[in-house]
Amino acid sequence: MGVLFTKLLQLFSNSEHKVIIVGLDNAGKTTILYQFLMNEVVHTSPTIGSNVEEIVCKKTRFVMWDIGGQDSLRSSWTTYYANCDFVILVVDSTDRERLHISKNELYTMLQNEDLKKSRLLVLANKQDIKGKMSAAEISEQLKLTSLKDHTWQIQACCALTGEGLSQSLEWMLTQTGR
Ligand code: G3D
Ligand code: MG
Repeated sequence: MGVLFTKLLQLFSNSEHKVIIVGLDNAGKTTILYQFLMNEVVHTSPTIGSNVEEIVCKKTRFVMWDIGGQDSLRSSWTTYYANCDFVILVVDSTDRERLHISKNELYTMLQNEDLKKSRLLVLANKQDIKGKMSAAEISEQLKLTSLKDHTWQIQACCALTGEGLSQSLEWMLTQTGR
């Protein structure tokens, strides 16, 4: 198919992208999902379920799955991996003690065949709290620059105010070719 034709198709189709939001418990996943929904630049569809929401932005639909971060639930993350376009890893920027756990989970995840083509967005959340790690610090700790097989981005944010989230959505849109 010609490039132009593909572009035209993209323009008219309401393309859908699957997003999974992962991270340790208390990182801010649920708050972020609902902040995305409240963001005025996006049009939102009615709630689909307790942990999945659809966000429509510039005719691009993002179906976002908020996956529980508790220990007991982490092993079930793999069931959500199929056809996933974006992985959003939410990190509590004040949680220095558990950053290595996030890192381990991240690298285990990215080895999964189903996530081979997924893009990674790391959200360095809770930037409003004094003593937090910066996005650069978290990037360094997570060794993001060593990721060669995945397109990734890190964004500092505060889920309570929504700061940093519109930039995140913009990046995702860019990645989808919009
Ligand atoms: P989870 O879904 O990843 O488990 P939640 O995390 O979204 O439930 O958030 C866990 C707690 O962190 C919540 O506090 C929430 O308000 C808080 N939180 C989330 N994002 C931020 C942030 O950017 N800044 C600050 N200061 N707090 C944040 P509670 O007290 O409701 O448990
Ligand atoms: Mg939650």
